[in-house]
Amino acid sequence: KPKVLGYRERAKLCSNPITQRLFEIMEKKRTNLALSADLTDSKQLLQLIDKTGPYICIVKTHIDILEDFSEDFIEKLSQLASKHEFLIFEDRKFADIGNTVVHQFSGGVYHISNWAHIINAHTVPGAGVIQGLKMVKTQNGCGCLLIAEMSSAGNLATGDYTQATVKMAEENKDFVIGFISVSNLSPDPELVHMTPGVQLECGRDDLGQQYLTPSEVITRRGSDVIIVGRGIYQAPDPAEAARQFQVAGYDAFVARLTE
Ligand code: 5IU
Repeated sequence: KPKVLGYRERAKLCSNPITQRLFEIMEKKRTNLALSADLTDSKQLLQLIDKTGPYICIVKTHIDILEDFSEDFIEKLSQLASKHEFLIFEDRKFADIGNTVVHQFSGGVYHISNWAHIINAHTVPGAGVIQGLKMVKTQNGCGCLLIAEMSSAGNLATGDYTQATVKMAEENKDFVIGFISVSNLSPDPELVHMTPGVQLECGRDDLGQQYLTPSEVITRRGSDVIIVGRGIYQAPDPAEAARQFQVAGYDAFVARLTE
């Protein structure tokens, strides 16, 4: 069984500045919690992020669900990222041919390449999607996660598809920093695993989302980061909920370290 590394050791082994910084933040703030910030009003979203900022290592955005997007939102989000020390992950799930994703990543209304530290991509188009995204000059030396598995019921990212995705990651480590997955797929300490579909109790929603607990995800399945949305922003006290997920996620990691 491979030895589980602490976040500081992991940071030292990472040649990519984004993963290095991520593991440094995780070590310093003792958190493996990513907030899935899926609110549609920018003022409410910024308030949520400011309140939960101390407990998280990443804010994951869906920038295209904001009803009132503006450059000012990006400015304020970036200020909060500096203030609280977290990375910004735009969950855009690029999934087109290389030439198209170049424009989707760098252009349009959102100019994601100007502000995101992390993006993600489906591998269904083949390696061209990675080649395209990689060509774009970015502000923050953005790293890409490949969607190797999904949390939703009946999804097709399984078996050979998942394995081919792992291979694509290993072959593109200058840009690919890891996976969205619901299990540990690679022992390479430079590749980070992030898992959505997390609540304090197992269960599901009405539209196919399936929830696992922090200890299932981190201790048993060997993922690195829990991604939590409704478990935090629909709680009566989101800051307190974030603190609970931080503790649950970190305790689950310590349990894996000391197993
Ligand atoms: N998300 C998933 N499952 C996936 C992928 C992304 O839930 O397989 I790839 C996103 C969708 C949503 C967040 O933004 O993660 C989970 O939100 P809830 O914690 O509210 O279910």
